[in-house]
Amino acid sequence: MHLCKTASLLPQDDIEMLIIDNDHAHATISLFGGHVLSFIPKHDNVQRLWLSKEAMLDAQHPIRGGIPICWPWFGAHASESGLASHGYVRTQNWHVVDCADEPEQTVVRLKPSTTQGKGFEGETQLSLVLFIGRELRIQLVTENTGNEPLSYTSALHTYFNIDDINHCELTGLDGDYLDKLQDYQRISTPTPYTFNEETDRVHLVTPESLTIVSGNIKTHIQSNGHDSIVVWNPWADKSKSMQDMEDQGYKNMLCVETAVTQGQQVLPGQSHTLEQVIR
Ligand code: TA6
Repeated sequence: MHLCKTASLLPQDDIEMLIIDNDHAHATISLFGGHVLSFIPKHDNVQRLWLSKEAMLDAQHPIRGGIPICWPWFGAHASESGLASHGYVRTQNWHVVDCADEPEQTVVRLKPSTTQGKGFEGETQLSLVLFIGRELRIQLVTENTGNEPLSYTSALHTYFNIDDINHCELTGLDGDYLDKLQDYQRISTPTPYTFNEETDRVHLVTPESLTIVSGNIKTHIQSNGHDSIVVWNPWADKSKSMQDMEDQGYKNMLCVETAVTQGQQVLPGQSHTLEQVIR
């Protein structure tokens, strides 16, 4: 596979990292999981993504941080309890299909080893397209190559880098959310939207743009093709209980996920794109 000028491959532990270094940004993508780990635009050199210092880069476990790809289901499988949380493509190797240098960005397209797996019947092609420049545009494209309609759930499960969760506000969300910590009880979104405890919420709204404000870091998030925004912070106790997260890790991360949680139908011969843009 011929890589473009701004791309290079770097083995790290058991994982091959794709490094993108162009005039506008520096990014690191793990080919294990098709997983963006780092995105730093050069106009301000501010890291937009958080990666756990305890993340397991063993090409077996999901990577804690960056942008995990949850597909073809989000969270627990709807009917089969023994299956992995968040589907099976975040724990398999992906490969670079093509990459191109453009004046304003590098465009990379990746595919997983397989889209087939226990718990999902659909016949699909899955592509991850990354546009890496002053902003990071990430598109997950699900194409139905079979003869039957399919339905899937998914998330671009982004861990955003923040200064301090105790001084952090998320703007742009309103309406109700389903609280996973209270048996999916419907609760109205707080204003201002700040954080002082474990948070695990599915917002069944589709705002096009959101902003995270935390100290000097202001991150803009645009979403398309979603039916939900998921907001997660494990807080102190859960951070301590997680093997792949440092005890204080929760203070510098906030997950704001562009998601399909209600089921997206894709007809034969058609495709659906889930997109997040980070600035
Ligand atoms: O997206 C929020 C969530 O579903 C939480 O419930 C929490 O489990 C988080 O994802 C992390 O999941 P993981 O399987 O990566 O540990």
